[in-house]
Amino acid sequence: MIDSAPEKKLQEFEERIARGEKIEPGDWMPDEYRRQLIRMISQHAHSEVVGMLPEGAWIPHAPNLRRKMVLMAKVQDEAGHGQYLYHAAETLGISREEMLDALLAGRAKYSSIFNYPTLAWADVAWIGWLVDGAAIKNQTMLAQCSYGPYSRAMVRICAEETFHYKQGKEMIVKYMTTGSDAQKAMVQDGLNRWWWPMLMMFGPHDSDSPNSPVLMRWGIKTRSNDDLRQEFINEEIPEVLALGLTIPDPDLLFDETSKTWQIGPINWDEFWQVVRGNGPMNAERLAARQKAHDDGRWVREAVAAYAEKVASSKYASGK
Ligand code: FAQ
Repeated sequence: MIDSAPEKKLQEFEERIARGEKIEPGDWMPDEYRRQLIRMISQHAHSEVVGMLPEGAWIPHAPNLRRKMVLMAKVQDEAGHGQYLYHAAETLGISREEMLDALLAGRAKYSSIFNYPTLAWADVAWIGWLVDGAAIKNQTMLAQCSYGPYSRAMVRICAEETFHYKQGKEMIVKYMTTGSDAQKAMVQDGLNRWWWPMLMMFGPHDSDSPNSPVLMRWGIKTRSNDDLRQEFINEEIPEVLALGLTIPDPDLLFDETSKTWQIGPINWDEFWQVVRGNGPMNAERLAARQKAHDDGRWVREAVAAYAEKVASSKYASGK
């Protein structure tokens, strides 16, 4: 629903977007533009932070020192992405506390993909290749979005995600070209479990995506969920098949006329179950975030007390 902003301001706002100008925090914007951005950026920030958990669980079990260092760097990057994104959302007038309260109370969403378990080491590699790959596809679009702070955060995040994608793909290629039969089987098993949830990351079909029309009208999204999913499928399927892997989709076919890969139906019942909090790992993920929040309380209190002390001593000395 578009708010009742004065027509002239709305017209100027839309003209700025049409000219490709960025909207900045102090600028006039419709309430609905602000609300949509807070919704999307905060969900995105939560996804980065919750997204540390599935891979973070494997840091103590990495097969060698190099893999451990790479994985630690990747997981730390995701924490950094969460920081950029929480900051970007704060420029719209919501506080970090409000966003975290919404996450911990189960009111805020985060990406469905992080509610699936990482059962084997190869899952870490698939997250790098396919999950980061899907995230990059979506975020490259968001780097063009009309809101300046979000768009700029995306530029930096995409550069880091590209490294994540490459390290995941490098692992899969290595296991499939020089690995043992057991390693190849581990990789195929991971693909079987991550393929469909990864395709769900792009969101519901365009016909079932209530937010898309207004997001596209105001240049927050510039491409649709299905459009991005299809481009991703077309790019990645040949690479996966070239390694001798099987995509777990009996209906998969290459359409010679459109030169695109056609997939079978996505299980949207499963998607909505996960989004509503009933996925395999939803409860565990939120419990882990709650514990981290509780364990970090003393740090937040210490920082607040120090800031107060500095402010009062400046006041006392008249500086
Ligand atoms: N999971 O109307 P639409 C990453 C919800 S970052 C959960 O189509 P929209 C990095 C949606 O919120 C991954 N919920 O929604 C990493 C809406 O509900 P609401 C996260 C979903 O916003 C890698 C309802 O369904 N990326 O992976 C999902 O137009 C590795 C209707 O849907 C972002 O957040 C879903 N998959 O399009 C980290 C990017 N899909 O809010 C660690 C920014 C939809 O009205 C390791 N977000 N829903 O109650 C976006 O681009 C969009 O929000 C979409 C959804 C494309 C996700």
